[in-house]
Amino acid sequence: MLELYFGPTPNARKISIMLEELGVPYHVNEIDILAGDQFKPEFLLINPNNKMPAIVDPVGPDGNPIAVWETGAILIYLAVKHRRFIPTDARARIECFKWLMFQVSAVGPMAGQFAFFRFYAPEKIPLAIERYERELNRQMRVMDKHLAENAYFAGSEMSIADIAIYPWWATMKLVSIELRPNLERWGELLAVRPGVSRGMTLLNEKLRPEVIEGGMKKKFSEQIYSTLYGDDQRVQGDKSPIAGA
Ligand SMILES: N[C@@H](CCC(=O)N[C@@H](CS)C(=O)NCC(=O)O)C(=O)O
Repeated sequence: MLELYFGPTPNARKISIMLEELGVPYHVNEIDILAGDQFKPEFLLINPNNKMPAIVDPVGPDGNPIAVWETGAILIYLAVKHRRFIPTDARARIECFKWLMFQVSAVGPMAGQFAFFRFYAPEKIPLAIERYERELNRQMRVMDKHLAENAYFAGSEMSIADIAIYPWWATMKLVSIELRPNLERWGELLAVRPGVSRGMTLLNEKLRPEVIEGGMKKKFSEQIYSTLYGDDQRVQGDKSPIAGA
């Protein structure tokens, strides 16, 4: 069975949604990044970049097991393998890749920096918070304009681009980034899908009050901060097979 390495965060939910939408059976291995599970040697063998989500598919392209990490790569891998959520029309396929790359290279990283400076940083730096908030709002405007003329990001059908963007958009709504009407309409199309709903709630019971999705009801302890952003990130990360490479 396909192994999913997962914790309840927007990045990981891209993959739980994809697997649920595909109807592929999978086994969940919880990676609690606040507890440092991403640094366990057995996980670093799967993803030397100490980040989840990751998958191990027992039947890779050559019939042998394959580990895949980076959500963009996982989504493309699964879409190609199952021939779903990736347009067959050449133009629509490029459109799908454009928005998928936009998500993984811009929306995710900028939202991550925004969350860091707004919620987790011990020192509040207004300029940094404003910088990332503005950038996220700019990205929202770009997406909203595109959706004024397209039902989904790659055109008339849902694709891995939508699956990548949805969990981030859903999270951003919680932290009162400007809402946009076309994004709202698109979000509703996805929200009613049972696969999306199951993917968005996987391991919800494990959500910690310290993370945005849970409402940031608790501040990070020094240990958690060190694990995610501080000394532990470097010291533990140095044990990774590719550290210093
Ligand atoms: N670019 C990566 C981002 C993955 C990512 O940032 N994962 C976070 C959780 S959302 C993580 O595992 N962080 C643990 C760490 O950095 O130690 C992807 O798209 O897969």
